[in-house]
Amino acid sequence: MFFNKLKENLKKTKESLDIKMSNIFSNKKDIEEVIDEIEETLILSDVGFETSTKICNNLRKDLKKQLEKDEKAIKTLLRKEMTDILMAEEIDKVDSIELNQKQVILVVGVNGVGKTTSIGKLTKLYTKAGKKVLLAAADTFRAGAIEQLEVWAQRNNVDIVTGKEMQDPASVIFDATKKFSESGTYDVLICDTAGRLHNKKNLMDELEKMKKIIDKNIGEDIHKETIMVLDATTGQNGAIQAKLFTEKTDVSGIFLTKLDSTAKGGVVFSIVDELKIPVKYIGVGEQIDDIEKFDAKAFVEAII
Ligand SMILES: Nc1nc2c(ncn2[C@@H]2O[C@H](COP(=O)(O)OP(=O)(O)O)[C@@H](O)[C@H]2O)c(=O)[nH]1
Ligand SMILES: [Mg+2]
Repeated sequence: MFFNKLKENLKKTKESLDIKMSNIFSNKKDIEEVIDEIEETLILSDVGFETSTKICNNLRKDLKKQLEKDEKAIKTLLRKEMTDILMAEEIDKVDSIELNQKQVILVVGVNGVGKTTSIGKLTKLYTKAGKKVLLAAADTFRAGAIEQLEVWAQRNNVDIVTGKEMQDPASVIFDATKKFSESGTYDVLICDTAGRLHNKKNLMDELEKMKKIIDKNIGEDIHKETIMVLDATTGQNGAIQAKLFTEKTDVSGIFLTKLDSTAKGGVVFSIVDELKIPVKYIGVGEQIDDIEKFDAKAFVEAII
């Protein structure tokens, strides 16, 4: 059931990858040629050059040790190598949502990637797990951004700290962290942020300031995370954008959005392989329940 839903959501990526793969196998060629074509297919499906090469080099090694070299055997090994890439960056042993500890989550990423929507979805997951969530609307730069988060707060029936439009976003984080620690009744604080990319330096400085305030106002006993939201439809460009954030901020996990509307889902592999950050969640639609905890094995099996 869950698995079929994931397959359906990743249909575009599956079509792009799986059909091309089937074509490779349908024209009988020698094994080297097959692997070369697999490599090419992976690159064309946004897996990225380096990561595709790595997967195929490993595949060659695997095949040397193995007698059967038919389509089924090759595909099984390919799936294993692709899963290994995704599992190389281990997600915390205990899922954040199940974590029996208070936590503060800073959500970062450029404009339009889906930060606010993803916060709405995460709030539902945490609420469903019995946690009391507080939201902070620290994207004060974009008209309507505060109201947008307010709508998600209402949908989830949770409290929210807001400021005025154009107010210093760090002051919203200040108020929210104060409320979180003074009230003592909240389990999770999720902070929305602005993502203006036309001014990289300012954006990074702002994020740094927010992190400092969180560290100052929130005790060490509280679990802290920075989730970077990336838009899968931007493929390799998004992966490059992401580097910018990881250079300056300590990103603990990735929320990859819009996998329902792209054939570029292959980008997951290069993101994990090159950024060395685990993907924690994926977004598969615009609605509140269109979220999945990332499962490397299920993901690979849904696309190939
Ligand atoms: N198809 C699809 N659309 C999404 C997903 N996540 C967000 N969106 C849409 O992307 C657009 C930008 O989202 P928003 O949350 O405002 O992005 P933000 O600027 O980063 O806060 C909105 O139209 C969302 O509905 C997703 O997983 N799938
Ligand atoms: Mg937003």
